[in-house]
Amino acid sequence: MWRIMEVCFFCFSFSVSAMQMQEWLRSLRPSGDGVGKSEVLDIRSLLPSLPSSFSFSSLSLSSPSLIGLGAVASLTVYWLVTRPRPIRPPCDLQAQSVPVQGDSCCRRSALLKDDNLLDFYHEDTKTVYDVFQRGLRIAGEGPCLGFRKPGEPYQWISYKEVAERAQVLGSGLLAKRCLIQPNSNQFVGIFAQNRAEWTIAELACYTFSMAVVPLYDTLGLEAIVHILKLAEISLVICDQEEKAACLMGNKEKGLTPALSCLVLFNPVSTALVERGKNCGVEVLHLSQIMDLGRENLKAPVPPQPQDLAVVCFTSGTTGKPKGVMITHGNIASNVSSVIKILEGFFVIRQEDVSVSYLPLAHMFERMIQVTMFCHGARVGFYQGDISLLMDDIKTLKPTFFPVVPRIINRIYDKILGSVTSPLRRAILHYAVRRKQAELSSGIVRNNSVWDRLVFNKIQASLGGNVRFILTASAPISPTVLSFLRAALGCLIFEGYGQTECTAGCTFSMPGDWSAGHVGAPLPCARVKLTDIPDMNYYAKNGKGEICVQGPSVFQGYLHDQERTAEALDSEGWLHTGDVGQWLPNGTLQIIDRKKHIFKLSQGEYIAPEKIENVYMRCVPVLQVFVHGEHLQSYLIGIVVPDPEVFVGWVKGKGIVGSYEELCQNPDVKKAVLEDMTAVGKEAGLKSFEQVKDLYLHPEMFSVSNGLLTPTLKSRRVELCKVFSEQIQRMYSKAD
Ligand SMILES: *[C@@H]1O[C@H](CO)[C@@H](O)[C@H](O)[C@H]1NC(C)=O
Ligand SMILES: *[C@@H]1O[C@H](CO)[C@@H](O)[C@H](O)[C@H]1NC(C)=O
Ligand SMILES: CC(=O)N[C@H]1CO[C@H](CO)[C@@H](O)[C@@H]1O
Repeated sequence: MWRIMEVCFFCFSFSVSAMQMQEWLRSLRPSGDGVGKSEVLDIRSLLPSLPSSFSFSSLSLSSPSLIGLGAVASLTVYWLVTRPRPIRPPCDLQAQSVPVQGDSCCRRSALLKDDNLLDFYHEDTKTVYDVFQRGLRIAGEGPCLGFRKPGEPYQWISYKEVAERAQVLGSGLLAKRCLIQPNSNQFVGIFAQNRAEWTIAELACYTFSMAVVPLYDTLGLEAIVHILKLAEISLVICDQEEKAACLMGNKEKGLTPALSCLVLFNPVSTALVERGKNCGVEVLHLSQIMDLGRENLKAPVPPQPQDLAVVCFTSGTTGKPKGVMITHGNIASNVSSVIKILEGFFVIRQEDVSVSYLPLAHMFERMIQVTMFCHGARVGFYQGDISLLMDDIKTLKPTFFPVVPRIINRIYDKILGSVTSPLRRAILHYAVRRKQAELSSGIVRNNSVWDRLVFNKIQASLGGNVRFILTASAPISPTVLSFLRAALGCLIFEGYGQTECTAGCTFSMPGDWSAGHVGAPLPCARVKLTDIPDMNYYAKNGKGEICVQGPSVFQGYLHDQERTAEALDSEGWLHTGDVGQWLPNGTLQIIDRKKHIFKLSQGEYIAPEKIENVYMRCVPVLQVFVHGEHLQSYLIGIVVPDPEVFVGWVKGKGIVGSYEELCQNPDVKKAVLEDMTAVGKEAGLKSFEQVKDLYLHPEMFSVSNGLLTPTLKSRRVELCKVFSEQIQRMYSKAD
């Protein structure tokens, strides 16, 4: 059936125009151009099934053989002239990393000349302040930060103006009496959503060597109090009055004695100002502090590479948040590595635009912005409402699109969900496979016939200008990644890392568009694997805990020697807790997580997160928590069905009902369990790794109900507690 449809479509496209003809010829061409070992085209298997009358009859030629030959010849010439060139990879894709000093467990980027790691790319960009100055030299009066009001076009603030405002704001902060000093022991809190003022405030701090401590809602009140106390923060810059009021509440309770000044981007009510007077907190509007800055303008006091730039608080799955200390040098080395990898094949230009919607409180988004500034490019902020993001994107037309797998999975689901008829679905899949064939010979483009016929709407929904997508922060499914590489026709890179190594430690190599690994070490990092005997991973077999060393590795956790010692060993290796494997071509694959491992009663080790990642691929599953106990012989699961597709999916099985009703229905549970087991089996889960019973829960695990960490990882201990009753019931039933 499939083959027939494929052939039909093939004939159809063949008869349409010379454009398609060109496409067809390309698919016959021996692939490669010296890149990789490609050869993926399934055309040979297709040919025998073509009808013999196929040859050009649809072009209705009078003397078929002769003119047909002429047509082929001229089309071949046309194709030879216009065919796309594959990207020349910067190194041999079969050897993307090389051993350091002959130790094959410890590897570094193949892009480096020797074992010395990359600290910076441009001699004049060793700090974030320098990076912005470089952008300023390139762009000057050119646009830097963009924002928009609902339904309006973007407005832009120029580089020059951003730099001026940052200097004025910084001078204003220094004019306050609340102990603000121009050095990197001085922490300034920023508690706001992404917006232009956020970036200006950050730059204001860097202009005077002060360090930034981002705060964000999902940390929770208790954690925010802990952070303000630990970092002895006296001044916090907020966006809304609510946030300021919440901080003031803590001060009134005597929880954060050092807090003495709040600066707001939004208008300030006199009530709040009065309330502040009673508890010793001065409340100011941004314009007031800017006025103060203009009256007391100071010359910049630029930071040094070894100075702290930001203390990024991350909350683990347990315990108080940890303040990751990141220097200007850490950031510069990360950005430089990206530039180094892309050099000679992808140049960021002044016209490039990135869309800022991932929280600036995390390093990922911050690194993207710094990379843009380094080239005098632009950053446009979303309106602050994720439901308007697509509209913002259509207006902004970004060329850079940073994503996390959550977002990219949504895009993937939307595309598949919008194609309902079997024929259109067949065409889509056929087109994807044709594009994937091109990809594996190194060609990335958005102007093939498939793009015109099939993918143009999808590309237009992202503004139509996207050149570069970077996904990071969580593992992405290889299926989704290679589908979108084909459908979006732009470069999609995957980065792996964590806040502790300034967000990055490995990165896809340009030209390697295969999925299922996280690329090779960045030029700023050495990566080695170390034994985990408990889990039967040994470095000599190319598997083990991923450890990172180099200029992007953080300086430790703020005022927390104990946990610093757990993460950073005496030689400066960061122990990530992730388990990796070296692939033969020098790329790294993440295979497991060191923590969260338990034994079932029959002695098998279980790594629940790995299993959850597999089950996440099931259509009806939005979230899943896999649980097991050492006294029990099998696993069970708590599943939150995906509200957007669940009802429809169940209807396909002949059962109807509301979302809540369906969650209660034992037949539905059985169907979901069967689906999960099938997906698990396909992904190679062993029988004891499959859940044997389920509970369908109609409410999402979220940060606000305490079941997820702010980085959206499951809080396993909490989940056990909340679902203890269901868990017990599932275990008692089977006995
Ligand atoms: C195709 O890619 C080019 C550059 O790579 C970009 O300028 C253009 O806007 C893209 N078109 C679409 C439809 O994405
Ligand atoms: C690198 O190796 C992995 C696993 O063997 C494979 O999937 C991938 O295609 C390889 N990359 C290239 C460019 O050959
Ligand atoms: C070169 C480098 O370090 N790149 C990393 C910088 O940070 C981004 C986002 O945090 C990572 O995804 C990159 O891998």
